Parts: sequence; structure tokens; C-alpha cells
Amino acid sequence: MKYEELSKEVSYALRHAPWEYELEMDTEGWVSMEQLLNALNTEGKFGNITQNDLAVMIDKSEKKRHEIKAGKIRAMYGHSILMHIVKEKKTPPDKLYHGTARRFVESIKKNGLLPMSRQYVHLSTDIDTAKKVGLRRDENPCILEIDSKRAYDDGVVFYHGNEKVWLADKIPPCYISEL
Ligand code: HQG
Repeated sequence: MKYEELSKEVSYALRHAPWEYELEMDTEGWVSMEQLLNALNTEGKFGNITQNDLAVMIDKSEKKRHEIKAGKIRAMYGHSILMHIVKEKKTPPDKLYHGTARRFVESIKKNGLLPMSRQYVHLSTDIDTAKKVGLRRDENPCILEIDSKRAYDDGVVFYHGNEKVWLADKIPPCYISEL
């Protein structure tokens, strides 16, 4: 089983294009496991997939991108679809990090961190994770430190993604500094 390829396709379906797979998604991003398996198995690219294959795919991945509960599956972050995905509001750790390309830093310092094509800004719990995120766009990424405690105390809302990813609607420039 090509788990990495399968994970990319499941992320694409659950984050960006549920309609292409005829999935009915609720406001928390859950879809029926049966619908997703039907769509993937009709396409047939990965052979005949079962729920257990998707559970192994989640388990094998170095990042926890998806979760399965009560016959349903969802992506834990990364959504770009028009329908708003409701996330759980939570108190963030005191500091969070964001790895990005050097070419974006001037605009981020001026306008703050914005969700761009996704529904939320994505933040990392540690510098190493932020660096990996930034390396997707720049071989020498810039790591930004977010004063999430002060932001939260001032009313900025944070949401839980997974154990390493936190989300926010927007982070104003006054809470962002370059490491
Ligand atoms: C930048 C992956 C200019 C922002 C990762 C980022 C993550 C601005 C890009 C998750 C800006 C958006 C999300 C502003 C933000 N001006 N540029 N005002 N505000 N940006 O991909 O955080 O492997 O939507 O810095 O690991 O890079 O797919 O966000 O560079 O966890 O599971 O706009 O996706 O996870 O890019 O990545 P993205 P991201 P997976």
C-alpha cells in the first residue's frame, strides 16, 4: 500500500475538494467513512481499501493529519473549502511559531499572519516543526515567534489542530517577532 500517496489523496478530498468525491461534510469537517471508501474504491487507484487501511495510514504518518471516530473521518487542519469548518477554541501555549519563506516576511510584518488560501492561519508548537513547514517554501526559512499568551489575553482566538498544530483566524503584527 502506498500510504503517503493515499494520505495526500485523502487530504485533498477532506481539505479541498469533498464534492469531487461526492462526500457530504458536516460543519466540523467529518464525512462518512463509507462514502470516502466508496469513492476511493470506485476510483480504484489504491486497490480495495478498508477502514483499517486508513487507520494504518494515519498511524504511519509522521504528522497526525486525519482522525477517525464513530464511522467518520476528518482532516484535523488545512481546509480551503468554502464551507466554514468549525474548530474547537482553546487556550494556546504561551509561545507558538510559524515557519515561512523570507520573501513573505515583509508583508507579514505589515499585515500580520493571514489564512491566505486556507480557512485558518497555521502555527506550530515548536521551532523544529515550524522550520519543516517553512522548508516547503524556502531552503533557509524564516521562523516567526508568536506571543500567543499576550495575543490570547488581548482577545485573539486560537483553535486546536493537533498536538503540534494550532490555528487562528489572524495574528496581528504586534504579536509577531523574527527569531
Ligand atoms: C504566508 C502543511 C504574505 C504564510 C504545513 C505561508 C502546515 C503570508 C503561506 C499547513 C501572509 C500560506 C499549513 C501575509 C501568511 N503576507 N504571506 N500577510 N500571511 N502568509 O500552505 O502555514 O503537510 O496555506 O507564511 O506543515 O505554510 O499539508 O500555510 O507561507 O501545518 O499536513 O502564506 O500545511 O501541513 O501557506 O502550512 P499555507 P502554511 P501538511
